[in-house]
Amino acid sequence: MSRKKLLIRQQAFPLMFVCLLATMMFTTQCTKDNGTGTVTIQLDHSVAGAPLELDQLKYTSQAGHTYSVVNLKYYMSEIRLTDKNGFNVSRGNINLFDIQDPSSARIELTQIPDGDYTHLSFVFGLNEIINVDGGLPNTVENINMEWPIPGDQGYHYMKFEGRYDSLNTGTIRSFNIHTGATKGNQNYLEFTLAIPTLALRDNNWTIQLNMDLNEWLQNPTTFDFVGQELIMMNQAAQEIIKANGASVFSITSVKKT
Ligand SMILES: [Cu+2]
Repeated sequence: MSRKKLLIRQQAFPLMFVCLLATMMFTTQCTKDNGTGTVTIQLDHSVAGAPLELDQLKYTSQAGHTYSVVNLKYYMSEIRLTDKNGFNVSRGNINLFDIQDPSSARIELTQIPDGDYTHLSFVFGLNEIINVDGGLPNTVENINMEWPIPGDQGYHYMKFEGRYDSLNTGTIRSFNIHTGATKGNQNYLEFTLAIPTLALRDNNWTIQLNMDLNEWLQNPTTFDFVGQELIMMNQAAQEIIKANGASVFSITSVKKT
């Protein structure tokens, strides 16, 4: 081997080392680009735009009744984020919100890959696959949501309960808007809401999702508690509540947290 060739070989070593280092740095960079974060959905509740206060006989339904809210529980499932390329991410969360348990207002979607997310989708209630007897774990909370109608399956989607002054006559009565699948009819709702900006870059975000309870009682159909205080086997009432439900949710804020 000539002296010149040997010299080239010796010089090639540092060069290879630099290449290797560059490759390693590039790889590290790639790993960083494949980061993940948590997207938290924070549930808020209002009545006709004002923050919900329990046990206050001060709200007015479109049918003309003064009413209060004493209890609120509901399931959200099939929660999904979609990015600008149409890529879907789901973590399989089935969330039971209970107004008596503030921690149930936070839904954490963990290990969400970096991306620009444009839509939040979910099922209000439970779809026909989950909503069968024993379809959910046997916790006290789920058992308390079981749908008790003989011949029907599964769980309540929602218990929205309160009292109302029957057209201000001073007679206070109770209403129980209990929704679910009955007589073979699926009454859950599917939502897809646009997210203004959610650029996940190895960080965490919070979406505030508000439910306005008054919207269950109006738009497009005025729901009157009279004659509909209990609606579990009343499919016509279930359909009114379902149609009114299309306007109950709105995204009020999307923030890096
Ligand atoms: Cu019920």
